Amino acid sequence: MNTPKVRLSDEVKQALAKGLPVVALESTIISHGMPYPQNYEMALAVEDKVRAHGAVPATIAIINGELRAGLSKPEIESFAKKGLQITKVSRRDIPLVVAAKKDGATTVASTMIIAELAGIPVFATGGIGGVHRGAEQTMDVSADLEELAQTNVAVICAGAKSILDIGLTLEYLETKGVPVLGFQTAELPAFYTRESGFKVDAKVDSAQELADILKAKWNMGLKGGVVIANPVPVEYSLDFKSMEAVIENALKEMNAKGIKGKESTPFLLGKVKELTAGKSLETNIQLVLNNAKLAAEIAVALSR
Ligand code: PSU
Ligand code: MN
Repeated sequence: MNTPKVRLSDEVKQALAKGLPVVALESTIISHGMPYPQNYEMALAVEDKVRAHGAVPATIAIINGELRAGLSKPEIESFAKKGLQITKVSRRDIPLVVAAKKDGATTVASTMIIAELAGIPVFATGGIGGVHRGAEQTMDVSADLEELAQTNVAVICAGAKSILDIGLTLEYLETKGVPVLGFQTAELPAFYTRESGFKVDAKVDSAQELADILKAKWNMGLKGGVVIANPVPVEYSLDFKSMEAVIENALKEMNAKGIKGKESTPFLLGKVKELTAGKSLETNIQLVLNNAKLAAEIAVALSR
């Protein structure tokens, strides 16, 4: 079979050839998740954080129709500056962007696909997509969940935002056989907040134990990803009740405007940022950095 090729940066290529730890990073968070220039600064700071903890960062995107792992600074800056002009690419969008030789910002789902093709099993991001509130009517369930069901990549995140129905998201992951592990917590964090009211499947206290669980799963051929939920540091966490109110307002406006499909998540993220007067942006940046650190530690433990 013809294996689809991912173009690797020299640094990523050398690291993978030597079996050194590598951490995949997504690009939708850059183009669609934050404003410029904070998104550019965040993307570089996250790469530095991965390096500081002993792994090589591989930011993933599609550029001129090529699947890429490891971007140059000018490439990252271009994705940061162009923002919403860059197509948000999930699994179903990949063939269109590749065939048209266009640029695409990869979501959790498509980053997992490209990371697996490149041979990178550890991926750090902010939050995963999930089952949207009202999904029993809209059927809006992120392709991220299906990807977690079938692609062998561990996703280190700060849980799921409560723009989603967190309970249904956990049910979906259970059905699909995806372990949801809490790093030093028994409660699933909800992105901006350390609490959500929902439990994880297991509390795991060290990067080494997390790596051992990944090895146990994949060594026996159990396909699919793992969600590793890492709570935002206390000093940057926001208040649960006030975030709930903000999210309720954002959802009301989204429904009134008839926004749906792939526009939902970016609209809600933007609205939440607006309604918290930018306070959520600092939290968002800090939780991604925190996830990059843990992901690097897991990648190091996995490569031992
Ligand atoms: N949730 C966040 N921040 C994000 C996203 C989700 O808190 O930036 C992005 C990720 O790239 C995720 C995508 O994979 O949105 C999910 O979009 P959708 O719900 O359309 O699948
Ligand atoms: Mn959706």
